[in-house]
Amino acid sequence: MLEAIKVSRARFITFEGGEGVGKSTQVKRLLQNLQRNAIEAVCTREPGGTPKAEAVRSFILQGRSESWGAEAEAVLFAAARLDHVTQLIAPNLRNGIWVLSDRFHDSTRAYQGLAGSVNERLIDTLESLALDGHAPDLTIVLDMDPVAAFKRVAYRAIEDGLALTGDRFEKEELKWHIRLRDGFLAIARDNPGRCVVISAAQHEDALEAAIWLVVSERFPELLGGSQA
Ligand code: T5A
Repeated sequence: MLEAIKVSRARFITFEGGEGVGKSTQVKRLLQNLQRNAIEAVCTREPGGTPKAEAVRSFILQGRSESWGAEAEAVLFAAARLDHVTQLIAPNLRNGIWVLSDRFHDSTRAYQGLAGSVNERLIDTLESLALDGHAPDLTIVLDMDPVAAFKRVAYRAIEDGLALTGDRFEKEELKWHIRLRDGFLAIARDNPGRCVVISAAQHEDALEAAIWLVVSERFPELLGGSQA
């Protein structure tokens, strides 16, 4: 078996998109593909990834911050992100370890900004504060019809024997989720050098292969090519 190696410049890859499009599934599959190619990598998620950020995650997703208003929620997401960046993302990248994150800053822009009511100036300010210069090298935006994605979430709940109660954001109405999808597509259009949109309405294996193609073309050092 190949031993994990550290390439000189570790990459930061984020996965974005609406509810249930398959981000968590594909983050894990990309991790395995990187490890098969002897790349040392870690998976993380937002909100969360560190003990403090996970505490913020529980607080928000249980709906306890809803009455605080959209601006305060955006600040909470940014506070969690700052801890995540300084305690987990930056140290791993410095040590040559690739970082894959299930959601990152684009989720705040899409959920709280474009689908929500928080103005762009506050989103920009929070983003520059929380990122601390650590923008992703690549963002995979998984795109699909929100109704079809919700069927996946419902099916998962049935399989797990859970009631389909939904967290803080899953409870929003359909037109909000359509706005959210448009928001992610707008972010991708505005950041063509960083974002790649891939249809999530395909079998998990086909989606995994499509993502691997994008990642290996973007970072040829993975397959022994020269680094950008
Ligand atoms: N949020 C987050 C904000 O509002 N602002 C922010 O700044 C941030 C960071 C996080 C919530 O917080 C919000 C966004 C969210 O509402 P979460 O639980 O992490 O909450 O929510 P999601 O990220 O949406 O997680 P989900 O687990 O619901 O969706 P995933 O990760 O996209 O989907 P996944 O991989 O878990 O798959 C869902 C189901 O579909 C199946 C899986 O087996 C699973 O059962 N599946 C497929 N089925 C068919 N074909 C495929 N290709 C499939 N891929 C997966």
